[in-house]
Amino acid sequence: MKYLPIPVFLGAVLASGCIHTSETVVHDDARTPVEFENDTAGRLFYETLSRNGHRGREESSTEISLPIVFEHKVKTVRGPNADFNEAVARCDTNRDGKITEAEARIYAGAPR
Ligand SMILES: [Ca+2]
Repeated sequence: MKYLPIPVFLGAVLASGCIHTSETVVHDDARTPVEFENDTAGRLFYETLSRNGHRGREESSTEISLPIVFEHKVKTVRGPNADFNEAVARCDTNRDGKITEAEARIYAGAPR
């Protein structure tokens, strides 16, 4: 078997270009179980949640590279359930798992 000399091998790799790969992984938690005192509480909560929007914040970013030859990036972002759980935690001030109309009104008027 005949092997290519190292400079020829490196030349071939460099001529073929750098290999770039990237992926985005969505990390989503299970939704926090919650109940609402009445329809108004639920409506206020969901309207405020949707008004604030899904932010999909980046949790982490990993980059592996071998200069010029290989580069691989992995970006992990939060899924929409993380925003929901954060909203429940902010809204359900007494942590009883039930959002009252008063809690929902305070959450709706609170600055983000
Ligand atoms: Ca509560």
